[in-house]
Amino acid sequence: MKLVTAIIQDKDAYELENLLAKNQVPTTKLASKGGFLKAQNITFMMAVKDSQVDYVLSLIKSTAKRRKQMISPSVSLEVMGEESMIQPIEVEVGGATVMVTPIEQFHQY
Ligand code: 2BA
Repeated sequence: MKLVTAIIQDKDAYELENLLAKNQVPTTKLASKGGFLKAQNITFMMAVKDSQVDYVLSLIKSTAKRRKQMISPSVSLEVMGEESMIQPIEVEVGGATVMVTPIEQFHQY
């Protein structure tokens, strides 16, 4: 078995949740927050058979969209210099950051 952990944007969570349910993929959804943007994102945890991993990845891929976002850096003037402080930075967020890890044991009591 494998644990598929997928961090996706808040905006895509509802669609992915429905798609996983429709395809009978068991999932736990956690509210999370990115360390860089400090914006809410959603983390899905799915323990699935090895043979289902590629299918689950394809569902995530079909749902999660990459988006461009402008941010104002909050780094102090001394570190960045005055010009950098004024300019917002464009970053591309998502679609999904996915980790697949082996599960040594799986129990449900
Ligand atoms: P955040 O940490 O809020 O990052 C949002 C986006 O900001 C990232 O999108 C990336 O495009 C950019 N970014 C992050 N750190 C940066 C930096 N030091 N300099 C410049 N730009 C930076 P994604 O890469 O698509 O990541 C989306 C979210 O996935 C992240 O939100 C974080 O919650 C999670 N994530 C990404 N990589 C991770 C990792 N290695 N381990 C755990 N979580 C991760």
